[in-house]
Amino acid sequence: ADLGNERTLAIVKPDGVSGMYTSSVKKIILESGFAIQRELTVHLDEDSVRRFYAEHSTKSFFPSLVKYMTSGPVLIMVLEKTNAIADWRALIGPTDASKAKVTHPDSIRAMCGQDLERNCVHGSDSLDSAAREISFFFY
Ligand code: DGI
Repeated sequence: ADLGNERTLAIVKPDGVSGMYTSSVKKIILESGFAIQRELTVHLDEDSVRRFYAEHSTKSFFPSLVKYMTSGPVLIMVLEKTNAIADWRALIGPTDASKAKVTHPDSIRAMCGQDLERNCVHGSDSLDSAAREISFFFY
């Protein structure tokens, strides 16, 4: 099968892993036509999260984001298919999971996220960030 050649980085964040959502998320991924090319379960340390989210380092919520992302293991995946970046962003829904529950009830963040910070999953937002984020975790 032709799986296409665009790749994106997906993360099931600590609340998603501890809430037992990894199998539901992976089921949605595979049923949506993505191939899971790489996967890694890891408990990120503070330095890794600070570097991964460097663009947010000056924001007031940054310390809280670092604490959340280091609070437990995460599942990191490279997803591949045609239009993977935009299609994965569409599946996860808006950043604020509490709003997603109202406006995008079928989205993954509506299913397993809680609020603007604890939103269960990550998806790269552009070709450049996908390339940076994939190489951040995988050689
Ligand atoms: O690409 P997204 O994850 O949808 O959103 P983003 O790149 O703007 O922000 C990265 C993460 O930082 C997001 O998933 C949750 C957190 N975040 C973003 N904006 C806020 C925030 N956390 C808090 N507490 N407050 C915010 O305003």
